[in-house]
Amino acid sequence: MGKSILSKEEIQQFNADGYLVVRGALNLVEVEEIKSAFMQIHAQGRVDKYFEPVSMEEAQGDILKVYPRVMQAHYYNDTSLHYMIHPKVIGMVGELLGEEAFGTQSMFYFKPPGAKGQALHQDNYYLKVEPGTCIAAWTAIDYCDRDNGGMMVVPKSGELEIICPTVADPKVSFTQAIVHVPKGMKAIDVVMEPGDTLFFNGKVIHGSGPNRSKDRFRRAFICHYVGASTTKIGSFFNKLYGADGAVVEREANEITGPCGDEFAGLYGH
Ligand SMILES: O=C(O)CCC(=O)C(=O)O
Repeated sequence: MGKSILSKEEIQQFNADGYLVVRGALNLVEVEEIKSAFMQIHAQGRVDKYFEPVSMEEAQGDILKVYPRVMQAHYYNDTSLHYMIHPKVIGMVGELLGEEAFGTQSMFYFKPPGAKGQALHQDNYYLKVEPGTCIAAWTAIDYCDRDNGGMMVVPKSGELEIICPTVADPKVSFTQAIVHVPKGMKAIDVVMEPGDTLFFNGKVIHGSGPNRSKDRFRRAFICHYVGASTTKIGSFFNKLYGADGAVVEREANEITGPCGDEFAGLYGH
């Protein structure tokens, strides 16, 4: 076994709270490389199914339609693949999982000023990883706080089961489903600098509010991972990349569990 990247205390904190912020997980040169790769994707335009921006005119005032999130970018962008399986990041996820990690999703959110947020949710409702759950690595590309729609997490919610979502407020969320914070728990803001990475497990309730700032984008590079012992995963995510870039598959999970399928479609997450 190589030298650990995370300390024992960091792993304990992740296990206790369901999340962990690693300050400066990526350096500023790496952050710039990710940012410019995705600004270039935006400048080049539509990638069928994964990135479908519209013109200002078509967006009719919804700026997020001009800057929608980029999905599964590692399928068609080398920088995204490189950073999804970056040895440091996938290595940290492996230490949090306690086993070899595989990358299953890479996304980029531009979240310009005026953009809607993403209502509180639990990722494994969408990824359908069994047994266990997935882990997200959410890396800040811009400084983020509540004002520009930074991330919110509910500490200790990572111990809960999947809670059935209800309909979210379309004025503040671009996704349709919301999980309400259980009694006795509270959502907190996670203020982050460029290069900080927030790790959280697939049961942690998390999301973000609108970007209410005048002029601050809130860009983020977001990847999801599963452990080697995963036997099933939702079919949209069923292409698992090891640290060496080799791809494996698992059984496709079409079972949506007790909550049904109302919100768990391809683009629900
Ligand atoms: O970046 C955001 O605003 C929300 C991202 C998120 O909730 C997710 O990737 O699951």
